[in-house]
This record gives sequence, C-alpha cells and structure tokens, in this order.
Amino acid sequence: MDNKQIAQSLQEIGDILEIKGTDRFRVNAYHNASRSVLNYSRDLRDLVDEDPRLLEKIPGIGKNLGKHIDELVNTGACREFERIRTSIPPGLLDMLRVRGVGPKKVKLFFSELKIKDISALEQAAKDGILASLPGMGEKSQKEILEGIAEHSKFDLDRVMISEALMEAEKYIEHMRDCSEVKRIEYAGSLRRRQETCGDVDLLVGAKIVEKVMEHFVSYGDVMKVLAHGSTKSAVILESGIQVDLRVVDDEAFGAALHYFTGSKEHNIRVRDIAKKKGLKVNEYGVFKRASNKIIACKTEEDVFKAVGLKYIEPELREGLDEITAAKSSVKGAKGGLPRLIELKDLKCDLHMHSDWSDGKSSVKEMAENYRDVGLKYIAMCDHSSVMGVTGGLDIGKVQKQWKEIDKLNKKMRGFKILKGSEVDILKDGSLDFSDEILKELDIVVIAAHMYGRLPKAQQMKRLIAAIENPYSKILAHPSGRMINRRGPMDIDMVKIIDACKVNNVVMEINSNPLRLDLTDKHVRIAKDKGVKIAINSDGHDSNQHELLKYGIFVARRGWLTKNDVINTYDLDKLLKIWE
Ligand code: DGT
Ligand code: CA
Ligand code: CA
Repeated sequence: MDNKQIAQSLQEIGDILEIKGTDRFRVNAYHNASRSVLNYSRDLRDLVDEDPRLLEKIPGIGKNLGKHIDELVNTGACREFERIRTSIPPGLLDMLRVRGVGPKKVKLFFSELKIKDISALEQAAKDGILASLPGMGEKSQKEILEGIAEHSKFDLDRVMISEALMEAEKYIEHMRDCSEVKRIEYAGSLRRRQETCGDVDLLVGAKIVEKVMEHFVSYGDVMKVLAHGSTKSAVILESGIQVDLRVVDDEAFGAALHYFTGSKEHNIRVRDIAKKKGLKVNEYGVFKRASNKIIACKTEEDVFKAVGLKYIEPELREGLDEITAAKSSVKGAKGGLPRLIELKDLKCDLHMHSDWSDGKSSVKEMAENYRDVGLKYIAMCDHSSVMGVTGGLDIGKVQKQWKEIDKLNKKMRGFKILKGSEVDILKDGSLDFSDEILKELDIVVIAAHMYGRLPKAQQMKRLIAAIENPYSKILAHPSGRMINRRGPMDIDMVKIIDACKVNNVVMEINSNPLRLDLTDKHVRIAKDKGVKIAINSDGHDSNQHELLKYGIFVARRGWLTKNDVINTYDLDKLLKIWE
C-alpha cells in the first residue's frame, strides 16, 4: 500500500464514522490523518521498515492510528478498519461516490428513509421524497439525480493512466530480477497512452517460461492470482488494477509486442493490408500465406516493413487513418505520418501555481525545479481573486508578486519567469481582472472553475465572450471534465475550437492526469483547424513538472508535432503569437 492508498483508507473510515454519527472529534481525526498522510513526503512503507514508531511523528497520527497503519502496510489490511467497514451496509459507501452526496447526506437518507444504495437513492429522488427531508429541496434533489446519471456513465473499472503507469513500472522492476526475463515491455492501452486503462498488459520475451510465471505471481503487491498458466497469467494488485502477463519466445518479441499493443481495430486493419499482399499477421509473426513461411517477427519495425508500412508510433494505433498515412508509397521518411512531439522538445510551462495562491511551493522553488529539468522559462499563473477558496490574488497581491518575480529574474541567469495569471471566467463571460491588470500580464490564462452546469446556450455564450476578450491568450482545461469524477461542461467543443481560431487563443492540454483536457480527439480537430496548443503542468508543487509527460501523451495521440505546440517555442517567438 502506498501513501495514497493509505490516505484513501483513512478518509473512507472517517466517512463511515461520520455516516454512523460517531463524535466529530473521531471523525476529524481520521480525515486529518488522511490529509496528513497524503501530503507526507516519505513513503510510509520505508518508515515502517525503519521503525514503525516513526509513524507517530506524522502530524495527526498518534499511537493508535500508528498501529493501524503499521498493520495496513504489513498485511495490506487492518482488522479494526475491516470491523468498521462491515458495520454499515456496503451500498452506503457507493453512495458517497455520487457527486453532491457526502457522509452527512448518506446518514440523513439512511436514517430517515432507510436508503441503502444508489438505486434506492435514485428511486427516492424520482419519487420526489428526498426533497422533503430537512436541508434538502427540489434543487438538491435534482442535483442528486444528475449526479447519479453522471456516476453511471463513468467506467470505474478503468484507471487513470498515471496509476497504470506507476504500477506497470514497479512490476517491471520486479520482473527484471528474474534472470530468465530477456525482454520486457508494457503493451495495450497503456503503451498507446490512452487516458485510462482497463488493465496493464505486460509482455516478456524468455526461453524458459515457468520461472517467469512463478516470479510474476510471487510479486509482493499481488492481492489475487486470477490465472497461472504456461503462456498467460493474470493477477489483481492491491490497488485493484489487473495485470495480464504474456510470455513469448524472445526471438518473436516484436510480433507479439505489435499484437498486444493493439488497438484491436488497428490490428484488424494491419491484417487486412497484409491479406491483400498474400501475407498473414498474428502474435507470432508475419507469414507468407501460401507457404506459411515466416518473414518477420523480431522487431515491430520488421513487422511494419513486411506488410509495406512505415513504423507507426503506438499512440497513433487506433485504427483511424494511421494505416493510410503509413503506406510506403507515400513519400518522405515518415510518409503521411507526423513526427510526433517529444517531452524534450518543451522549452516552457505556461500554467502553474505558487504558494501565493493554492500551490505548495514558492515562486523561487517552482522556477528552480522547472529550470533544473531543462525548461527555459515559465509563466507563474496564480488564481485571480474570485477563487477566494484557493487564495486567489487581488490586484494588490498581484502587483506585489510582480516585484518578487522581477527580483528573481534579475538573479536567475538563462531562465525567465513570466508574469501570468489564471484568470477566472465569470458567469457573464467577463474576466475576473480589469483591463489595467490584464494588459500588464505577459500571459493571461483564462479558465472556468465555477458555473459548470449552466445550460448549453448560456455556457457557450459565456465561454465565447471570454475567448473574445482581447487579453485572453490561453484557454485552460477547456471542457472542465475530471476523469471518473466530473463530466465536461455542456458545450459544443468544435465551436469553441473555431472561436479560439478566430480570436487567436491557444488551447491548453492540461497535463494533470485527472484532467487531460483537451482530449486527444479534440486536440486533433484543433490541429486540423490550425489552432495552436499549449501543454501545461498546472503544477501546484515544484515537482509537478513530472506531469508534463501526460500532456505529451495526449498531444501525441492527437498527432501533434513540435510546431503545433507553443511550449516548444523560444520566448521571442512565443510572445509574437499574440502581437
Ligand atoms: P484496455 O485494456 O481496455 O484499456 O484496452 P487494451 O487495448 O489494452 O485491450 P486488452 O487489454 O483487452 O488487449 C490488449 C491488446 O491485445 C489489444 O489492444 C489488442 C490485442 N487483442 C486483444 N484481443 C484481441 C482480438 O480479439 N483481436 C485482435 N486483433 N487483437 C486483440
Ligand atoms: Ca489492456
Ligand atoms: Ca489485457
């Protein structure tokens, strides 16, 4: 269990206690402990290894909780937590996942109406009886129905790519300890960099299979072994993620890697192309149909070449038009395929927060850490004043921050901090700063954080008014969606893209793995319409430049080259965009 999972357990226990009506003090203790663990800089597993008593040094964790966490870390479960968890009907916990429903409401619904799960809640809302409960009303009843509709749309069996990637990398590290493993890669949707993954597919090239399979199922984070076979095995990890393993002869690794990377649609199209050439493709290689003679299998490059295609990057293998673009008959080294942008192409990050608003690090720490990974400049974009809850900056504070930035810029050589702001789009589409401030800012990132549920026509009018503001430079997280948590605003994204084109506004790929907004599909539409894209970390911590890779994944899935992304520009060129 990592810190995040431990924090989730603590949060959940706090929620259960709150539903049960346990005293405030105990409830708060769990919730505070959860936050504290989440923010703790060291891995609790290391702490427990060193000395479990060190747990008590974490703010909000005393002797008792320390013991529970120790047990959780060592055994993957805690008897006390299990006892609490089974003391309420399991459906009550599911209800907490509906937007707008917290522990207090679950308690209310259960105690007043004996509502035990989401379907009973939906029925009660439809029957109109929720509205009459104390503290409720027609409006909150309607919101709950909307929350349930939204919840049912999420595919909670899929995990965010960041989680899948982390689990895959740890597993691969474990697998490398097995001397039989000659080659190992992850394949499937993770390798294609899809925003969520149904499972993690690992592929190993080896000569002797049994030892590899033994090593696979004996991994410490395995919760359940689903299959333990001679070519295939599958497990569920503590985190709930399923991992499939295929072991193939390392001589045929390329063919297997291509097959298991998919997508299924891509594979089908490749097979069709091969068929027309009298060839057959499967996970073992490319064969001549007539003689069954193998002609390629060692590397993916060999496989593509054998069927008359240029190498197609995994991110493009969705069975769309990548095959047509990759035909060898198309001129140029890459034919009709784009030379996809890479992480190393980025020169700047244009959307991040410091401790002036809701970030955790100082402007200086942000600048130094982003500089140390090779960036040449950043735009500090703390929130504007409406975002009071996140410590949004009023005009006075903004001007004060400018002084700090000027000072830092004098000291930092070969690196520049731009003065920016993430300015809120107000309900009527106006921006949360006056023109006097806006015109002084180097970078104006506009974003909608509130009023996400306005009716479509009103929402469109609002966003387009903001895009038309002459000071708007970048539209941040354009849809507002959060993966598995909150759907996008009710808008016509293609029209928003058109408005950005007309008004010379750059659209952001927000790299936070929970957002990944714009989506790959809309990125490609924006590119085709000639709208420039920014890839930003939206970092709230000086190490969150690490998130940029997820933005790059989305950009690559949207067929973007270096030229399509403004973060690859030198500062002079960047500022000319909006001249
Ligand atoms: P996921 O797991 O839902 O996020 O998506 P994938 O693409 O990782 O799908 P998965 O794990 O079911 O299978 C991994 C790859 O194996 C898939 O992308 C292509 C290949 N594959 C699986 N089943 C078939 C199939 O029936 N036909 C073909 N041509 N390929 C398949
Ligand atoms: Ca998969
Ligand atoms: Ca799979």
